[in-house]
Amino acid sequence: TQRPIKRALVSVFHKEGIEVLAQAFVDAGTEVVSTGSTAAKLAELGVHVTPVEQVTGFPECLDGRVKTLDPHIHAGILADMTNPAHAAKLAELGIKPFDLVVVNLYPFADTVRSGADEAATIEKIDIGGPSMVRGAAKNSATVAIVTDPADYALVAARVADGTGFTLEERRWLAAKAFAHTAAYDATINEWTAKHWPKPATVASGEGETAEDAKFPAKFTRTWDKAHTLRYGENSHQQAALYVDPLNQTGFAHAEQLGGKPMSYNNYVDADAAWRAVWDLAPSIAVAVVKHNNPCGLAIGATAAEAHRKAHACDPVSAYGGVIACNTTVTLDMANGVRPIFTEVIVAPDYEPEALELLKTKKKNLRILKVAEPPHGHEQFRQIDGGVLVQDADLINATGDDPNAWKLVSGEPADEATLKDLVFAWRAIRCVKSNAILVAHDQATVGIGMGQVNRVDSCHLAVERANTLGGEGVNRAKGAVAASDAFFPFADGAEVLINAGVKAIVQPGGSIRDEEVIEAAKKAGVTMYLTGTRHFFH
Ligand code: 93A
Repeated sequence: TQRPIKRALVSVFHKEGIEVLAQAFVDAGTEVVSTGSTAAKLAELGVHVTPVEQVTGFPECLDGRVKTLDPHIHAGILADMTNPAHAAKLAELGIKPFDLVVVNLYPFADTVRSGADEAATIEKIDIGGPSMVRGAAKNSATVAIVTDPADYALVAARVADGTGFTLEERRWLAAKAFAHTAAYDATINEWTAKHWPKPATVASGEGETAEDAKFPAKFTRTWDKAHTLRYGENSHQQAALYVDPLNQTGFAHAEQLGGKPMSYNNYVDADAAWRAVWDLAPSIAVAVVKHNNPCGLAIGATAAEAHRKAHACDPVSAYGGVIACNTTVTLDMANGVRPIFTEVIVAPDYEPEALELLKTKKKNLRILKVAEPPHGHEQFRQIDGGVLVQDADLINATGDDPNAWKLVSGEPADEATLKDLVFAWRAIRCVKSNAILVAHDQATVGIGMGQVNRVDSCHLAVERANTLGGEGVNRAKGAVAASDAFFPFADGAEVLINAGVKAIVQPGGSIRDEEVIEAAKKAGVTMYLTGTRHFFH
């Protein structure tokens, strides 16, 4: 099954690493056919190259759109030389077969990321390249296809030893090549789906809603492997990080300035913390996250103050947590973080002295710098045999605007109380349902998360507010509370009311809203209904 490499076709956009191939071709006397600038580069390296035009008998034309798209090339790629009929046909046509095809494609994703205009982007949709790659991959019976420069050394070795690749090797290369073109097309699809939506001139299908139109019949996405992780959620699970080729500024591309490598759970928690602090922008905010839930979230006049307030919410849980800050980490904040065992810190930037202190005094702390706020792309959740897709829950619904809130009990909130209610409402989005959050002075003081009934979340929030603030300190009293979804019964609200909260914000919409409102009215507690819910599962 081994086939010596006598004739090769080389057409690569990225020329890096090609020297090693060129040397092998020269040494082995391989016949090489090549396109424009690849041919020039190979000739420069001493390879005796045949320009593709000489094989096709046709000039490259249309600004390079047609170079290799020619039967003289493609018959040479697609002829299965183990099939006598194919071999005879090639001989009859005077076409020589290829044993090796080396191609890398026009850099479509790089072009999109560079902010190129539409015409330039379209020009970087490679047509001839994928045709050669797919043809050679289909014909792995006799052709070796190489798309990954990381494989050049292997190719050089096989060219040099005169034996060529085994069938298994050619098939493995073909599988990689199909993955390459599939990912390439998925990226193009992602771009076209975004830029070329269905126009109004095309009648919508029967019963098709705006939501239907938003989610295409085929959802393609491709991710590039960034690196393998030590393990997954648990040490017996293997895991890796993949990144979006069209977005190189997101959290997954965080620059690590110090500490041990990020773990799977570090990524999950730090991403959650990062999103939480941007929900509170433009205010300066800090989040402390554990197990994908905040154990403290606060707004401050400075980063240091925001951190102090966030940490104070639940100093017990903050141990081993992840800290996110939506502004530059100052030396003052770094000093506050210093005594606290922390897994990860993430921020847009660090004062040089702050970075120095964290790097030297907290050697294990993973320090991340992220260029841009979260992008709020659609979210995917895998279920067995499928995937659910939804928009990100941004805080931009009608009911997220306090002007749209409906006062259903008590006095209208004064300015400070309303500010706290708005804070609590924005903060509740990042708490796993059932979520109850007690806040005071632009900081959480008690969070009840992830319980399977809302009363338990109320109890948890109140208990944390009243036990974690220090001996005899009742932080629920005079505070405000938010609920991510309606109270199905009055009992949960009563837990908060009995603990002394002065105002509650919640979506409303329960069939027992009246009972809930009645409980608030009886206690003279202010209650607003938002009409919007922020479930987070
Ligand atoms: O414009 S194309 O889609 N039309 C072609 O016929 C064609 N043949 C090769 N792009 C084509 N290529 C691509 O050109 C290859 O995939 C490779 O990326 C690039 C190499 O061109 P050059 O050798 O001139 O740099």
